[in-house]
Amino acid sequence: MTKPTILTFESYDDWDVEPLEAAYKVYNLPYEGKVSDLPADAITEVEAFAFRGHGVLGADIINAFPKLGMIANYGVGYDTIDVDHASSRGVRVTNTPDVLTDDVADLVIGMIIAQSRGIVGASNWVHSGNWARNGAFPLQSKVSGKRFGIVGLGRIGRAVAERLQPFGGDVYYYSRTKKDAPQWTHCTDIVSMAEKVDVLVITVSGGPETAGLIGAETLTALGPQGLLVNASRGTTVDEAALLDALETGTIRSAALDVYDNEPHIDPRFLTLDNVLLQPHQSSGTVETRKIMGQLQRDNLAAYFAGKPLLTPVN
Ligand code: 8YV
Repeated sequence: MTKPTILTFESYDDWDVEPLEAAYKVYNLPYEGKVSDLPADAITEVEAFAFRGHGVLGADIINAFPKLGMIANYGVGYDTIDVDHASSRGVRVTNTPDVLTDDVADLVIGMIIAQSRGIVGASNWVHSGNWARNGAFPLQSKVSGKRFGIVGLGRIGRAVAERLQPFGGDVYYYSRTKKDAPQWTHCTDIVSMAEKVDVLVITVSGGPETAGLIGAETLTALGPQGLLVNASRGTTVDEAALLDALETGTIRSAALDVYDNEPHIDPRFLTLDNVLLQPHQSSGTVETRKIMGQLQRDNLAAYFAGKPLLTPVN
């Protein structure tokens, strides 16, 4: 039996490449590669995308492949995929929810502690000989007992809130509708929530609805002792306002895993010592990435077998 043809985007680990190549004829579009550079056969044969990364997957790419029927995304967020256009062409879209929730929430907690306690700077203090030369590291900010605000109480926001509970502080959350979460305080206004909290964590999905959700007013409300943590998408924060706030001390610090222009982030970030910078790695553990790859393949297999998709988006 001839294998169906798929197009993979960017690069996959060997543990993904081998099973993909065993089941499919695979073409690859490398990072920042162009569809026009693919062989003509790829254009006519490809029936599904194994999409990966954060590049824009718009109508032009979807339309370029006449047999395309399925986009299996390697990731929970699909803000760069034009799902409406895919739907209009009858192209199914899947993602990888749930399997990465723990990792993202774990990294958020790590970033909160790291940034509040200055762990990276403290390590550098020892490495550089400053401890022996200049004495004790400057005092930092306590985590336990703090007030935490979470923007978006979806799967990841909830997992973050659960992990914060043992710290003994108050947990507030912002979402359009009140969730079944009586242990945490629901807020309908981000600015007034930011006024109440010490740490503001963004976990809301990306896309046009949440673009620029956190702007200058919210950062001013968070205040000069405040910490902003972003593990959602760069688009959810007005990045120019955030840079200004970090440079002028409007907020104390930030911890970021996501940015507007990844991986070519605004160079202003690189000179600031009050921001912890992570390379969009919140789901980046061997264990989780293997499960994400498996779920992506399970969705592809279900599509080609004509069975219900496991984690459909549309
Ligand atoms: C990426 C993510 O998928 O799941 C998401 O939405 O942002 C990440 O897990 C991962 O970086 C692979 O591109």
